[in-house]
Amino acid sequence: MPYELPPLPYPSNALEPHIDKATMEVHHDGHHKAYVDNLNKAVVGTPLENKPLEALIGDLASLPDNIRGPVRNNGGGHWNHSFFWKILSASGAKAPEGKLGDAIKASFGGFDAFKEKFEATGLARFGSGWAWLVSQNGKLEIVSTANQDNPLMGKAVSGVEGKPVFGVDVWEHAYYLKYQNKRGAYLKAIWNVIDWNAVAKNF
Ligand code: MN3
Repeated sequence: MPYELPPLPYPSNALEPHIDKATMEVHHDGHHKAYVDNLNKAVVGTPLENKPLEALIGDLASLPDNIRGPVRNNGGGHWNHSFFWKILSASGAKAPEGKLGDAIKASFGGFDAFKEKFEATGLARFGSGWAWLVSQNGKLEIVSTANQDNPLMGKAVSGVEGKPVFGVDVWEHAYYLKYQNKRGAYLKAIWNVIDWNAVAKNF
């Protein structure tokens, strides 16, 4: 199969108590795996099967009608989750430093103000989606997308654009087992397991 589920870069209980083992297992082994499987179903046997994922989801307009939707949802889901696992860690830097820290301060007034605005954006996403920090023309912006859309898909598809620097899954499957309907509590807890050195690599 052309696209593969990447292993979690840490044990499934590594982010306890902030993100519980059961959530990590169903999220990675269940949800993320299904995105990869369904992406493969959509493209296998077509000339698209060897296309790099970012190129595939970055040019949805060029895809045949019957493949575009499945690639948008499942290719987006595969990219988003692969990105998300890598910026989580129990032992990473707890705050942005260096150039990213400076840019966050310049754009939002400080790390606390950034976190507050990011949480509000994640809470305001009705239904399923993602909150993102994107970089564009040297400027940082907090945005959100629906479902498995992401900024790489471009403004015409996802409503947003820019280079994803940081993103948080706000689908209920990301938090419901532990936090039930309290998305705000999940968004507050997740700061404990963001690795800002990993995030800085995306900037
Ligand atoms: Mn998810």
